[in-house]
Amino acid sequence: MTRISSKNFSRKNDENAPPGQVVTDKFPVLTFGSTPSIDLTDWKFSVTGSVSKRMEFDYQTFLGLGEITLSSEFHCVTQWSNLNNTWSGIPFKTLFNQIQISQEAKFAMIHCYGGYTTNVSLDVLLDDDVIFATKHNGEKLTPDHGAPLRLIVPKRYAWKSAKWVNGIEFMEEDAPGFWEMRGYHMEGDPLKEQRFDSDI
Ligand SMILES: Nc1nc2c(c(=O)[nH]1)N[C@H]1C(S)=C(S)[C@@H](COP(=O)(O)O)O[C@H]1N2
Ligand SMILES: [Mo]
Repeated sequence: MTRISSKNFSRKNDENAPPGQVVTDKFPVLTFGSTPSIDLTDWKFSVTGSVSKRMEFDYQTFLGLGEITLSSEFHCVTQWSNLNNTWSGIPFKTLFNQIQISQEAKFAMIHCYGGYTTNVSLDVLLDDDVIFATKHNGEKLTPDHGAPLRLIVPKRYAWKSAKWVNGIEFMEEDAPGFWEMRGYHMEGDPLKEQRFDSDI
């Protein structure tokens, strides 16, 4: 298994979290609504929107794209950061190499079982540390933490790390997801403290 370590931020002292964040070793569950129940035999992941070819993966095919393990930070907008996380799963780039999007596609809406959505720009998704995770710190994800598959976008606040993902919709223009429609920032970069959209 390939192991890469992502240094998320170029800070002098790794123990320093981004501004306004408090470091914790805990991993609290934060879900709006309830944990969906997902049957792996029915599990589907769809690639839609601004694409030249729509695609659908079942669970075995998705995992067969090739899993890696990496370490990264996790920053919740409610001001806790866990700086030491190990995730195993399929890098976004690995999926990206299997799909055909249109040239105009610059953003994506991530879709989840239960209806949650969040928008992430393509350049952020193409970072080496973005991963569709099946395991956290060596253990299979629990349902509350997004099993069977969740997205991890380490360089964005964790509401962008969508749990129970079931699809990605490519977009030419940015559009708000669930929390972004309710006032959270469209980009959500922790280093810039982009917590809430100042226009709202
Ligand atoms: N589908 C879905 N994904 C989600 C959420 C959610 O409510 N639904 N909450 C987000 C928020 S606000 C945070 S901080 C992280 C928390 O992940 P955890 O519950 O595994 O700690 O998941 C994110 N992903
Ligand atoms: Mo959060």
